[in-house]
Amino acid sequence: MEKKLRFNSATIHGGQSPDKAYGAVMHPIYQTSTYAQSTPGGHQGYEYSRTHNPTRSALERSIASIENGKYGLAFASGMAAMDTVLKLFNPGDEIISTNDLYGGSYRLFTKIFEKYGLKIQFVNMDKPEIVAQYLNDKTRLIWIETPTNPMMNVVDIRAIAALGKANNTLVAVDNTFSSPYLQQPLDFGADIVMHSATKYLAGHSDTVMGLLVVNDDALEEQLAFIQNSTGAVPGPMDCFLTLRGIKTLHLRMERHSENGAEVAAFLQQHLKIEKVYWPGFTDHPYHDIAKAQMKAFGGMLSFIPKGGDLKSAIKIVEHLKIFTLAESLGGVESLAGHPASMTHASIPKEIREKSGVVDSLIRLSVGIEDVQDLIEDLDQAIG
Ligand code: P1T
Repeated sequence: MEKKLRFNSATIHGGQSPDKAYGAVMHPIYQTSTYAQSTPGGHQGYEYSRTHNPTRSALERSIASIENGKYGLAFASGMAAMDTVLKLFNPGDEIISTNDLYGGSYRLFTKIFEKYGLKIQFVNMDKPEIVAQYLNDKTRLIWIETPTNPMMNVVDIRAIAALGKANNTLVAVDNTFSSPYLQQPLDFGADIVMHSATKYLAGHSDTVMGLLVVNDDALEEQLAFIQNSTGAVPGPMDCFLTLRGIKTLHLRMERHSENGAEVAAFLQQHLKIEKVYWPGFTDHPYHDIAKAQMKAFGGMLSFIPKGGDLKSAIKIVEHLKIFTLAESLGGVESLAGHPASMTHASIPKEIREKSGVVDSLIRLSVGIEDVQDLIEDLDQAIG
């Protein structure tokens, strides 16, 4: 049996081997839609690039390796990966999801899949007992996002996975904010890991990509069937870029986490800041769970300026010079976002405010620049 590589080696070598044709060390970009057959069905494992592509296969092996899973599946975006998971279910089936989650995920649940008869309940997953109250014999999926976007709540994956198992319900974890460097949900009993690989995995804000990882053979077969039937697959160039990004994931995540911690501490002591949401603080309500399931706390955090309203939050994000005001996260460069008007604008105001996404909330994706420059930039923007 092949030796299991440690994480920091698996990012570089996991599921990879030198190219058989010319020994290329980096996996070639197989920019082809189809493959020659010597006789009908006589091919080398690849027949059409919606179904399989060698560059995509290399990425799928890589993500499986670093998520400690058996199978990886790549998609044209994080949303396409989530869409594929939801297509496993039938009208009348029920889903329980975290109530604080990416606005696009909320929109996919409510605006697309409710129309096809799925019943989705958005639940505060603080306490597994609360999730247990919503489980019944129609519940097919529990969808966890942790840490949540943008409130940085933390869900106890192990506890929820145990509930799912006892109820014969699949448990999926959107692992976008953590990346497998910080957290590997399959090890805690989850059935499916999902990524917007657009973020930390690709890591350079240059591609849009989604990934799933599973262990179960039958589940992989079903997901691959939907992937091929509906066709939301990524092109080989994007697979190459994501594969290349993954090779430095461990180094980037270490720096994101170090810088994130320093920026969180700076904001926390700032007289003009009301509240900082970051699970690394010992008084964060889920700090102990975060500590138990995450290796460090990453580069994402949110904050509210003192006495803040919409205008003061907008003023701060407009005055930032090194942080770029933009959607997305997880790239090498620092980004700032205003969830209420950007990433979470698709959630009705009264619903988003219930989970804390108020008009004055600012979200930061702390990059890997010199942290002193980042702190000085925030200081001058806060004023
Ligand atoms: O953008 P896409 O690759 O389709 O991934 C969607 C997605 C899924 N899950 C989480 C937790 C996400 O944060 C995202 C995308 N989020 C942003 C674009 C954002 O700025 O929050």
